Amino acid sequence: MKKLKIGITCYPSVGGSGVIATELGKLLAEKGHEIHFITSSLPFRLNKVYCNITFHEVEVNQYSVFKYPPYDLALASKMAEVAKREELDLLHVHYAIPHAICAYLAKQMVGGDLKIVTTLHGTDITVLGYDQSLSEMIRFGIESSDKVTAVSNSLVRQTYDLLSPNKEIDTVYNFIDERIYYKKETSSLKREYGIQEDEKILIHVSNFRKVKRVEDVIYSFHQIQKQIPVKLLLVGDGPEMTAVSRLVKQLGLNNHVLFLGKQDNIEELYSISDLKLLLSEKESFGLVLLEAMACGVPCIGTNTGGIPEVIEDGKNGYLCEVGDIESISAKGIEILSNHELHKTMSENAILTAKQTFHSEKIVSQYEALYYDLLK
Ligand code: GMT
Repeated sequence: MKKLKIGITCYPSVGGSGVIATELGKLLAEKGHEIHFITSSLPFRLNKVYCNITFHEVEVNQYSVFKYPPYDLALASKMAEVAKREELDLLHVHYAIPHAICAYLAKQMVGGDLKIVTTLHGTDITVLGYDQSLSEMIRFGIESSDKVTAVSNSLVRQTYDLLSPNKEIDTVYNFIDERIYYKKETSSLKREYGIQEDEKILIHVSNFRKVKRVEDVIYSFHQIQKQIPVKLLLVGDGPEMTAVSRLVKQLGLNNHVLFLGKQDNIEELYSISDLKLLLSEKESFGLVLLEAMACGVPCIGTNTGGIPEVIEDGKNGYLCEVGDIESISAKGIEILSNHELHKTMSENAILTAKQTFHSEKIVSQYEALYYDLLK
């Protein structure tokens, strides 16, 4: 098969869609494809040199006439420039707004056969899709793409329900790099954090936005720690952090909750964790669930969006209704107090990551879709 020249655009800072886009680029490069990242800064996961990956920085003109610097136009123009010069076969853009629209503009500028693949990641539909000033634009971006994917069946359904685009949308799930996410020997880390050997560890990782309902994590933890010796690791940062730390104080949990901020090598933290909580109101997939499962951590998640496509209730964790603190804490206590159940769920979690969401399988799906488009 001919190796492809692929332009990838994403939000390069921390966030699931940027992680998936960057990891996809890296794995495609390892398979011999030529990858061109066209982004506002170097994607944060692009942490070493790859001979067939090039980064093209989008620079925005700060001319004083502009009240708002025209990033979207600068991106479209950079996409067109790179596509022409490097003779790209396709642009794969992650997150509909503004990337799908910029890719459409670039395609018009380049002419010829440049193809556009758009991957919908979640809030580009489930939040922005409700914004009257953007919804028609998102639909246009989807319909103007040559191929559209979404990260779960739930997100496909929500996109049709909300925007009714006249376009087929394929599900291509999230994946992780199995060479990074596996259970590591990091028992000294537990000691370094001052956590006793017999204490269990609960973990929550997110961007601390309202949609993640981190306060529900704290309320559930409050109930669980009444029954079981346990510590909570909070990883990440975001707008809800002040409210969350206030609640922790108010419930007298200061000595039980560790605020770790943003962390790079999260697999080490998963490797000392016993249970993960993701209690979001909306979640198109929940990449952090997959990362945890690959490290053998059973998960409790809310029965919403794409989470039920990742957590198999009673197998690799439990599903609970959004905001149902009583049930979440009861399930948490059950998993943490029953060694056999925990062991089985942990093994099943690893299998889920390896079998259903293996990177080789998912990256091959993207590759097949590219070849199909270009044939
Ligand atoms: O909310 C986040 O965690 C960030 C967000 C993003 O746009 O980067 O993540 C979205 O994309 C991830 C990768 O496809 C999904 O795993 C997350 O579930 C999704 N977030 C939401 O739907 C809220």
